[in-house]
Amino acid sequence: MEMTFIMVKPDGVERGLVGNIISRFEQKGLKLRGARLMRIDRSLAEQHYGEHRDKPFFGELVDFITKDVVFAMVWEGPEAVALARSLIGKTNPAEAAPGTIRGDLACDVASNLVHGSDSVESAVREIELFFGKLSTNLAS
Ligand code: DAT
Ligand code: MG
Repeated sequence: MEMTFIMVKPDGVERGLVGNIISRFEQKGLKLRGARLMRIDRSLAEQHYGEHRDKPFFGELVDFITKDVVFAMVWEGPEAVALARSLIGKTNPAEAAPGTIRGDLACDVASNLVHGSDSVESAVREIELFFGKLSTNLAS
């Protein structure tokens, strides 16, 4: 079994799409293992998005993700990382297929509603960043 880190970004919480997004993961058959409504500070945002530090949109990305609360989750299932990425859709909502979260519900790359880990290694890192040690903070 694999776990992945999923986060509804401030635009998704603000638009009241948390339930819609959770439903899609539940309907797919993934299992919810942890969830937190939280405000991200700049330090956590910069660590989470560290791979993008040198990109021109980095400042805007950190401003965006810290502007209001997010809903952070851990989902589990066989190939959970890849399954979740396929449910989320491509980064740019203009390229995301209809039927995906971004394809159905978003229209701007900066406010694309949801984050999903891009590899098993990223998932382990991100889950620890947001939930601490797996064994003590997640449902088994
Ligand atoms: P993803 O969220 O699909 O893993 P990513 O890791 O490449 O995409 O980028 C992280 C986030 O940064 C993305 O969800 C939205 C923002 N972003 C990416 N490319 C951007 C761009 N060209 N302009 C503005 N924001 C961008
Ligand atoms: Mg990414």
